[in-house]
Amino acid sequence: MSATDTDAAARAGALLQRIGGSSPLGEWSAPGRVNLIGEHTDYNDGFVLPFAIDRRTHVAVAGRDDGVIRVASTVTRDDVEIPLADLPALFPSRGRVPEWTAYPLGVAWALVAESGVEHRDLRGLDIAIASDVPVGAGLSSSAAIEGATAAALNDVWELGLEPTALARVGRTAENDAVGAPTGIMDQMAAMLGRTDAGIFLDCRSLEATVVDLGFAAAQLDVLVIDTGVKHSHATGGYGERRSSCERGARAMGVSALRDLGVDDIARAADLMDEVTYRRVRHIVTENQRVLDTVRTLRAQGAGAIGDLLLSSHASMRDDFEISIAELDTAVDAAMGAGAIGARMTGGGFGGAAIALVPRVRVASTMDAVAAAFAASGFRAPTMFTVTPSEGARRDA
Ligand code: GAF
Repeated sequence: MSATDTDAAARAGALLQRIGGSSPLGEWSAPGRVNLIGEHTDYNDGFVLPFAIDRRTHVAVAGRDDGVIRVASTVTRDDVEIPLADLPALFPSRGRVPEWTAYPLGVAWALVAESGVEHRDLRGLDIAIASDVPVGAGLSSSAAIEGATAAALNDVWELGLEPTALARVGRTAENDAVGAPTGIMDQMAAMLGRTDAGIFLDCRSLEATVVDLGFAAAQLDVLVIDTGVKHSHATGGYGERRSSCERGARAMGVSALRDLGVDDIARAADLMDEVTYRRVRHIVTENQRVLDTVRTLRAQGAGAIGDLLLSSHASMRDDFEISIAELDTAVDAAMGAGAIGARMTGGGFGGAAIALVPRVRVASTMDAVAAAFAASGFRAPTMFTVTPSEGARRDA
C-alpha cells in the first residue's frame, strides 16, 4: 500500500467505527484509472487501453441484523440507510437518493439482479467509504467506488461472481442508478488492473489482455495534470457524443462504429452531416490508434508511443470536440518541456491530461505546465505521477 492508500484505509475504518459498525467483516479497495489511449471507443464496441492507478477507494464493512444497508462517506454527511428489500423500488431511476450514494447502492441493487439471489436473503451491512481518487478529474473515482463496493459485497454475500461480472454490475449502477450513459472501460480497469501493466480490452467481447507498459524500465513517468475543471457524465456532452456515434453507425449500416475501418471513413462523408462525420472519424481512427499503440508497445516499448498519444489528443480536440482550453494548454506545455507524448484522458469537458515524461524531466515539466496555466489566467492545476497498479482486492 502507498502512504495515501494507508490513509484512506484508516479513514474508512475510523468512519465505520464512528457510524457504529459493530461487527466488522473486512476491508476492500479498488483503484481509479488512467486511460492511456482509446477514448469514447468503449460504448462503440471498440478497443481501449487503460491502466489502474495507485490511488484507491477503500470500503470498510460491518454486518447488521436488521436487513438494512447503510452507506457513509468521509467527504459528505449524506449517509443513507435503506432496507435491502426496498432497493428494487429505488432503481432504475435518478435523483431519489443523494447522488454519491447511487454508486454503492446501485451496485448493491445491480448485484442482486446479476446473481439472481433475493434481497431478503442477504445480510444487512454498514459500508464506510474513503478515497484518494480525485473526484471529477477524469480518473474514474466513480468506478473505484463501484469496484470496491462490488468486491466487498461479492465476498460478504458469498455471490461468487467473476471480476468481469462485477465490472458489468458497476456499469449497470452507473447507467441505471446514477444515470450516466457510460461504457464499461472504467469498471473493467478497476477490477482487472495489474502492476506495471495496461488492460487492452475489446469492449465487444470483453476479452481483456494484459499488456506490459514498461514505463519504469524506460525511465518514464506518467504525470497527471488535473485541471480542476469538474465534469459530470450524467449530464450534457457525454450523452450527446454517444448519440452522434449511434447516428453515425446507423447511417453506415453497422451495429456499432467498431465495425468500420479507416478505409470506410471517406465513404462516411457522403452519408451524414459534417459534425457526425467528424465524430465517426474520431472513433474509427482512435480504435486504430489503440491497436497501433499495443503493437508499438510490444515491438518498440513505451518510448515510441508519443506520437500516437498526441494524435489521439488532436482528434479529441478537433473531431470529437471534448477537450477544453486548459487541457490543450496542459498538453502543449508538457510537450514543450520535453514530454514524449501527452493527451487528455477520460470523458473530457474537464478533468485531467496525462503526459509521458522522462523521469529526469518531471519536475521541470510540472514547472512549465504551472507557468503556462498562470500565463493563461487558469486556476493552478494539481499534478502528480501515477503508476500502473492492481485492481480491486480484499485488503483485510
Ligand atoms: C468515461 C466513461 F465512463 C467511460 O466509459 C469512457 O467512455 C470514457 O469516459 C471515455 O473514453 O470515463
